[in-house]
Amino acid sequence: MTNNNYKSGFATLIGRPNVGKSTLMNQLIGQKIAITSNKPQTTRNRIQTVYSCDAGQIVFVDTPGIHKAKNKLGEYMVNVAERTLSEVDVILWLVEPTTFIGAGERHIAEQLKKTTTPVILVINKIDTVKREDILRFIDEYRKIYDFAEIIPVSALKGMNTDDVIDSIFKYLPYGPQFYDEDTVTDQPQRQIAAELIREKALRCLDEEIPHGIAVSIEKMKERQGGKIMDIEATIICERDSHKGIIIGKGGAMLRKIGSAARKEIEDMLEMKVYLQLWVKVKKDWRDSDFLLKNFGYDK
Ligand code: GDP
Ligand code: K
Ligand code: MG
Repeated sequence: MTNNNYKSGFATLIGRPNVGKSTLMNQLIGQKIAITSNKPQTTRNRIQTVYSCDAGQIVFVDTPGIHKAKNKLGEYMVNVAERTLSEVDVILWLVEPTTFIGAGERHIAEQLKKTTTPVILVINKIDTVKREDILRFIDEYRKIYDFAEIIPVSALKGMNTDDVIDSIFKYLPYGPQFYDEDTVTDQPQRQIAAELIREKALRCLDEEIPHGIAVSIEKMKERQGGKIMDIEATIICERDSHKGIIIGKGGAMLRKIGSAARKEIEDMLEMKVYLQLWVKVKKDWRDSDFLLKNFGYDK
């Protein structure tokens, strides 16, 4: 049901890697859609999620971080992020709770000056700082940009996150309902499953490998009338030495990744999951247009 005051529009989350964009989105939506980890560049695609309430509907677009590109995958991620800024109704810029504003933040502020889209500054992770310091962070950030709003939150603990929703609505136009109320994401289950496997691999593996991995789902099929899901997936890496590490001693690492991923996919699908994982080497996939397309990183 919509009313005359119903608002709808698009919001995007930007900010440096690891600042908590995916955590905030999951918190706002109340469901795990975007994967999170303590490694940068965890998020590669635009992930659309939908927040619905009586007041209206917010469609969130989760962007990869804005940073300098090092290869074709990097270029793709920067393009997606920058194009999004002018297309949305509101920009949420997440930052760390600090008075130190680095080159990365200044770069983002410069990018934002090219658009007229209102920007809400979200100072995240306030659970990690002293309350009385927060005003100082606000003052520092005010110096680099003319923000529409500034909201301190903890995405992880869900502190002040309702204020984020209220503030977004202020800047949305009156409009129609885009999706039905039950929709939380336009991501196919297959893709979320692949992302969950990639998340577990990122969390289990050491520094160098993660940027060079992708996950492809070869098979995802229900049986016994939707009681069981059989999934076959491949972790693609760039080097033979990486393959060895991902598999681990006697297959231990791969089993660890698989069992962690299986549990979360079971939560998502609400059914039993049999997950078979393989590891394959595809050299330089991040620099190949063909392989990028193949993994769904489409321009
Ligand atoms: P993204 O790269 O910006 O999407 O960041 P993620 O959402 O993946 O989060 C990066 C890391 O920061 C994860 O380990 C999160 O658990 C952590 N994190 C996110 N939000 C908060 C917060 O409000 N407080 C604390 N203490 N940690 C957070
Ligand atoms: K991250
Ligand atoms: Mg993310």
